[in-house]
Amino acid sequence: MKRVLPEKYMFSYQGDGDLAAIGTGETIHTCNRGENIAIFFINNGIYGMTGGQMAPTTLPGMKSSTSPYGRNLDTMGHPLSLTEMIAQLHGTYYVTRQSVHTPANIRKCKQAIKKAFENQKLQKGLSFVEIVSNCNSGWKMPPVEANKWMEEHMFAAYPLGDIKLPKE
Ligand SMILES: Cc1ncc(C[n+]2csc(CCOP(=O)(O)OP(=O)(O)O)c2C)c(N)n1
Repeated sequence: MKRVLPEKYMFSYQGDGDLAAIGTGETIHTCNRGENIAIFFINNGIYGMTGGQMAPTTLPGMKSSTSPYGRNLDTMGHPLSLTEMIAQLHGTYYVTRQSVHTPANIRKCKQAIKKAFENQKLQKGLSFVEIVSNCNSGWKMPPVEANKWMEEHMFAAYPLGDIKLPKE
């Protein structure tokens, strides 16, 4: 779409089930080609829309509808940090991980989103913004508790901050 409509802004908004499982191949090759687009990756550690199944990003011991006793690393493998992998690819220009659980983090995340679109305007290549999120219905927690659980567990596995900054 970006190649046939190069004057338009293009972005994708994808969950972890979509981006880190169902569409991993497409994601990696799109990033590796350095398409001049922005990708926003909402990582809530679960397939939310389809009923809370385990995703590649589900944390060790974390319960989901398909890992009711918690994710077992021996049988279910390790969580996938796709964003760090993406940063290794030559085609990516800007890679960052953000969150929106406090007003300060919302402001930082807003800046990252703005930067991703500015990069596209300047034809710099691919910007990738992960936003670590919660899924209170899938995690079966009230929203405030889900935010706290995210801070205590998700950020240890998915640390916030810039991973690849543009070369000046
Ligand atoms: C190729 C393909 N396979 C399966 C589905 C069915 N499907 C729709 S949403 C979804 C789960 C999405 O989970 P995630 O990407 O983590 O997003 P969330 O709902 O958590 O925001 C699935 C499996 C689909 N849309 N496309």
